[in-house]
Amino acid sequence: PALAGPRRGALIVFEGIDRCGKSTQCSLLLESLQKQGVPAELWRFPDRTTLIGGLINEYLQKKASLNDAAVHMLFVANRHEKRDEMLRLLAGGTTLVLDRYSYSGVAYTAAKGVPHLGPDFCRSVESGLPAADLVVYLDLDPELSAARGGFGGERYEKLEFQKKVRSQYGALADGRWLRLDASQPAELLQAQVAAAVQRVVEQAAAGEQLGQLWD
Ligand code: FDM
Ligand code: MG
Repeated sequence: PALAGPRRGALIVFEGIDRCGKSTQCSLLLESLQKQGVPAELWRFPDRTTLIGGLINEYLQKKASLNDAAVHMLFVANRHEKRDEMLRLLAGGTTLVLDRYSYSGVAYTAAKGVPHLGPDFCRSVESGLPAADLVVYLDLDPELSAARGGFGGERYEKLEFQKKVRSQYGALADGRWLRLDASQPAELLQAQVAAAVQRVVEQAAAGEQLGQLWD
């Protein structure tokens, strides 16, 4: 048990294919944490506001082309550049809600099927980053997500690719992930998320150590 210092915050990560409802659930969760007086911030990855994030944004909007390894490293660097701030906030008692994180890094790149960019390689370059206390995986059939107002024009927003991403998430998920059927109404999902989050916020505050990727 920690002897001194503030109770640490929890690291909560939302994952899933495009248009599965992550952003909605992230905002609902943030609002409910803040209502309960839990210090919390909502971040998203990629963080498109940094220099590296700007390059990623150009790539995603198809204004720039980069090879698969190069853009993968940019996504990874975009997390590493935020590492110290994440650790500082968590140690100071702020709970962080992340809309995508390293798990997206592995699932999306591995879905490309490039032999030297497989899941093991992808995991290896995440090391040193904090592991999520809870991964909320919003699982949705890509046929349904595509029907939700359609995809935007960003790279990766293609039905066939989304199917591959979903299967990579399936391989990555372990028993600790909270896998939710994302075809449910938002309010039902929200209640299930809130219950799981409350537990991990309490555990973190009680001194449970922050894990490290990849473990
Ligand atoms: N994405 C996101 C990746 O390919 N690798 C990563 O490491 C991360 C964090 O970027 F298609 C992909 C997933 C998605 C795109 O994400 C932008 P948003 O959440 O749709 O903005
Ligand atoms: Mg998107």
